[in-house]
Amino acid sequence: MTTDDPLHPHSHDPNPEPPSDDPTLLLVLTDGRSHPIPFPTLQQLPETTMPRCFIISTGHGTSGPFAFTGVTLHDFAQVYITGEWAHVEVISGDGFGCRVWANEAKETLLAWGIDGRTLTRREGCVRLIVPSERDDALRQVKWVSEIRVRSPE
Ligand SMILES: Nc1nc2c(c(=O)[nH]1)N[C@H]1C(S)=C(S)[C@@H](COP(=O)(O)O)O[C@H]1N2
Ligand SMILES: [Mo]
Repeated sequence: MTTDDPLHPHSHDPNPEPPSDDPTLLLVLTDGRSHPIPFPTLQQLPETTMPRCFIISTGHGTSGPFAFTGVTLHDFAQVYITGEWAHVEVISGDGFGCRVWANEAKETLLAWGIDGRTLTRREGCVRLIVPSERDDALRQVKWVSEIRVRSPE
């Protein structure tokens, strides 16, 4: 099924083409205010490396293991989000996306590095890495462009 809702994306039809060259993230807080986060700023946040990650891609096989480096969603939230939050919507420039719940934040990475070097834009920079995902890379969102914070109902 195809819809225009990035949180219900086309299933398993991986897009190889970056939607733009710009890796800036836009953080949208629960009060509607938004903050652009330039790529160098993201790289200065507390760093975590998750070794032995695989991208199990539909159609073109499994790649990895990779060691992805970036900031965990937990550490990112410590810096940028005040107050309680329930989940974030992680949206890419090509209209893909998923939700990540607060209890997954320590195990979720906003990745800007791979195997000791910077991820290329073509490789998905900035890429969401959810190692627990088992649905053929549906949550391994490339080219994250927006993070929308949602508070508990
Ligand atoms: N932005 C974006 N991220 C995406 C996709 C996409 O189409 N757009 N496809 C997903 C799916 S279904 C797959 S299988 C993988 C493919 O990842 P790869 O290009 O690194 O192999 O990316 C995931 N992340
Ligand atoms: Mo996929």
